[in-house]
Amino acid sequence: MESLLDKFKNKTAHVVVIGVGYVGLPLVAEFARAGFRVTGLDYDREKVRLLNAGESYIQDVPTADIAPHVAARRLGATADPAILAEADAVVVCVPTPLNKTKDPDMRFILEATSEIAKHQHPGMLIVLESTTYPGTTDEVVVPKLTEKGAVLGKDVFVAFSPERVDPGNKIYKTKNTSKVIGGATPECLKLATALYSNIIDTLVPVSSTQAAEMVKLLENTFRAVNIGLVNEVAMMSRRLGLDPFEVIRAAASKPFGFMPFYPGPGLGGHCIPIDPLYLSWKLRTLKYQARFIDLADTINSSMPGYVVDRVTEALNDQKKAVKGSKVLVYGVAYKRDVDDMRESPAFHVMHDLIARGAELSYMDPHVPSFDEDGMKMSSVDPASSFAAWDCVVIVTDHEKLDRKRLLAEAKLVVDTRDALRGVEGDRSKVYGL
Ligand code: SAJ
Repeated sequence: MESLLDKFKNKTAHVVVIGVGYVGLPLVAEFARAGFRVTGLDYDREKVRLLNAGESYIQDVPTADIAPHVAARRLGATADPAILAEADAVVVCVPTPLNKTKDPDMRFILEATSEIAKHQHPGMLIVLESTTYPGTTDEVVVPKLTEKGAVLGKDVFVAFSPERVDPGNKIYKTKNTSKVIGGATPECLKLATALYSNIIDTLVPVSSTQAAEMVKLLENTFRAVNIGLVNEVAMMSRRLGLDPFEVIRAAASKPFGFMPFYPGPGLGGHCIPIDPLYLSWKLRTLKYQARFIDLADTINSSMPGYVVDRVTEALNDQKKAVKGSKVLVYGVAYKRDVDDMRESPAFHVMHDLIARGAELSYMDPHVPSFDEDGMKMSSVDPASSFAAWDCVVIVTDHEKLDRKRLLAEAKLVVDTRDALRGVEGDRSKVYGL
């Protein structure tokens, strides 16, 4: 009988990816391209329908990377967990959000693990990719998969390998982004390495699953803390009468020992605002307070309010109240050139402006409409004249923004992204952070 290792080497393994979102779908495409039989398992029946129709629903995954493999019947999708009984490898790419009290919400990992346990058979590799606190794989996943007698490293193999997807990144995709892997045992690491070596150019083995879990949290905490720093630099610069973007761009000329981050309206996305809080939560259970993480979260979370204060100040300078003013938010996606609004700071900016009585509209060429967070709105036509509003607030500076036209037409601009830097025109109506 072909060993699991041979199945990975010969690409005869059946790989099941649980959670085919912005992380799972690129993996599914890469495993299929490598020649494996791949099944996407997701309870979102619309994703299952689209995948079985050979269509991509993730901006960064071309349909051409999906359709041929579905046509060749090597790639399919289902909402039925029974498929796990046929899996040689299971890759878990489910969300790890926070709950209302900003504590880890582990329900998706728990559900996936119990479904795997329900359909478990000898000779399975399970890899967790979802970002989570150090200890999750060894303390939550492994016990569930060995509670009925399966022997770790003999009948069942478990590893952690964090995803490193940067939505919208045109250079780094799944295959050419190096990937960290930690095994629950040396044999587990060997098998996970054998699987991923078929689709990833560079693998980075570490000594344990906890180390791999911590690597990912360090990567994202590094970003959250540095963004918190530059957001505070923006608040300090305001008081000093300085332009923070000018100062940071000049500091970035240092060829060593500096990495630029830029202030903005707050932290969006399903990772950077959330992942560091998984780490600080874990440390609290060990009676340690992760001060940098908590401070960065406080500062980053205060930025939408800071932006609304800047809008209030700008309108006030024109003897206008926010109440009754027509305000346009340009760019509601959580970052440039993506269509995703998850955790977008634009929600908080718009919510606060409406609360202060502004007549609010938004314009976003990537987000035609949204119905979230108690708000349901549609974008104004991106060709609309910016002169129709008393103030335009640039929250996300998509490449598509016609900067010259905005500066020429708008009565007043609050530019939270330094998007109008270098654009000729009447700069007296432009307010920065
Ligand atoms: N932001 C700033 N200032 C900056 C950089 C970002 O305000 O200098 C804001 C962005 O506008 C956005 C948020 O922070 O709202 C997150 O930005 P991001 O560039 O980190 O974007 P994500 O969350 O889509 O992707 C990140 C990855 N980004 C990069 O490495 C560039 C990476 O950390 C992870 O692969 C990914 O999260 C993840 O899945 O964890």
